[in-house]
Order: sequence, then structure tokens, then C-alpha cells
Amino acid sequence: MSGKITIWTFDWVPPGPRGYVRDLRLRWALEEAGLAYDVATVPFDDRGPDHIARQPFGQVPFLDDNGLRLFESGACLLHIAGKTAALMPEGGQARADVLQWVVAALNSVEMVTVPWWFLRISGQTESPLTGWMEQRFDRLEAVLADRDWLTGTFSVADLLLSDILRVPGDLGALDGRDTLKDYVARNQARRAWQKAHADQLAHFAASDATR
Ligand SMILES: N[C@@H](CCC(=O)N[C@@H](CS)C(=O)NCC(=O)O)C(=O)O
Repeated sequence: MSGKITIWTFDWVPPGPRGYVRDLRLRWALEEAGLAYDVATVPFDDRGPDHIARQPFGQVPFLDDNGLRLFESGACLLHIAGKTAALMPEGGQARADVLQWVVAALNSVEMVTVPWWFLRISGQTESPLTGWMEQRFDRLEAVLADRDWLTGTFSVADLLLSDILRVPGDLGALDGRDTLKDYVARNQARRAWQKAHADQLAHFAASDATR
């Protein structure tokens, strides 16, 4: 599908989440794909029925691709990745490998890292989830011990998993795990990540002036 692609995010967020809001994932994917896009906003403070109609949990991001709308960053990423072999091979085992790792990143890694992060920022330093999360990290270290990317070449699965890992990583949870720290750094060294990250920071910095 060609046409106008719009990423929707908040008009403003407090300083803490800047650089982490998940429109970053979509920006990054579209930068990798070389596809032009616009960024539109919904109010952070007043999430009315229009917002809920597009994202039933009142969250961001969501995507509009020439009238095709979808929410959930994972679904949006798969939609974008379906447009370019630069993010996901067109078929066969190679595509299956990417798909399984996308779901694993969301359903086997992020499903423990996000609750762990939530407890940590709520002040709970001794988390009952730490052992479970460490088991996941152990297995990911084994997978990535002899390869730079999950499926042999950079894909949307690396984009997603590295974005998931950097959240606990930035809180020190990857300290002593050089394989995973290097993996996240390798992803963040990509020009597309750096542009997406800088653009998100600039977006929210500009919004301060309007408040
Ligand atoms: N599973 C959703 C989670 C989206 C999410 O957590 N969005 C955050 C910003 S990164 C948000 O909107 N937070 C505000 C809230 O939950 O009310 C996805 O990956 O799209």
C-alpha cells in the first residue's frame, strides 16, 4: 500500500518517558524502511472518546496507513515490516523466524520486563520478578552469543527486542551481561534509531513551549 503514513503519539509527556514512548518503535521502523511519514498527536492530559475509539486502552502509539488504522506497537511494526524485506523477509523459514521472535519479544520477554520496570519505578528494588527476568536474559544471551542479530541479519525482531531490553538495561538490569548490552548498543548505533530517538526528543521538547 502506498500513500500517507501517520504515526500518532501524545502531544506532550513528562520528561521521564521521553525517548521511551513507543512511537519511537514506529518511527525507527519507518526510517529503516525509508518510508515518509507524518506525526500527529492526541492530548496526553485529556484522552477523549476519539482517542479511545482509535486505541481502546487510551494509549499510544497507533498508526494510520492511507486510511488503514491499527494500534499496538507490535501490530504496527509487523504492518510496516510487511512493506520491506529490509525488516522482514518475504517468505519461508526466514520470515517465520522473524515472526516467532517478534512474538517472543512481546510475549516471553516484555511480559516480564514491563511489570519488573513498573515495580522498580514504584520504589520496589527487591522485585519478585527479578529471577524470572534473569532467566529470560540467560536464554537470550545464549541465543546471541555467536550472532549479531536474532535471525542472521537485522530485522524488525531486533528492533523490537532491543527496544524492550533497553528499558531494564537503562535501570542497570543488564549490568554484567555484555552480550545483551552490546546487542542493544548495536541496535542503537543504527542511523535510523538515532534519528527516531532524536526526533521524539525534539517533538516533546517543542511541546513544552505550548503548555
Ligand atoms: N502494548 C501497547 C502498550 C502501549 C503503551 O504502553 N503506551 C504508553 C506510552 S509508551 C502509554 O500510552 N502510556 C499511557 C497510559 O498507559 O495511559 C503497545 O505496545 O502499543
